Amino acid sequence: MIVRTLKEARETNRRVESATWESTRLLLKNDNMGFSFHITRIFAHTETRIHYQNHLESVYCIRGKGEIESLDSGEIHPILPGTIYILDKHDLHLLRAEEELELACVFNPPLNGKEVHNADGAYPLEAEVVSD
Ligand code: 9YT
Repeated sequence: MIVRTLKEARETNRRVESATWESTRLLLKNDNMGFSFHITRIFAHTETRIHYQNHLESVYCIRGKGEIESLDSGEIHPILPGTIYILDKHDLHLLRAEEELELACVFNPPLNGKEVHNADGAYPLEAEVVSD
């Protein structure tokens, strides 16, 4: 069994920060669960272009207010507490936060730990591994 707390993990290199978001990766590839699990905050009044060409992601909104726009279909969906969106087709999208969003995110395959978006809005399959 593995037990961690968000409070403690935020003080370690499990926490990664980018221009429009910060994320604490509570569960990673080297935990051998087949997925990774993160708590992510999307900063208020930001827009992030994301295209996970190498990963599938499910995102559940815990707190905040925003929207997701599919750049494939043009559809826009509100994101509010209780909303989940599931990127089952490597969907190219824009994620907008009107208020800061707190999100629970699951990635398959799991992240290694230090990934940040490349110019395409994707993560590479291999990246620096986080060790405790
Ligand atoms: C929703 C989303 O993908 N935001 C970017 C950060 C990502 N959740 C991560 O790397 O933890």
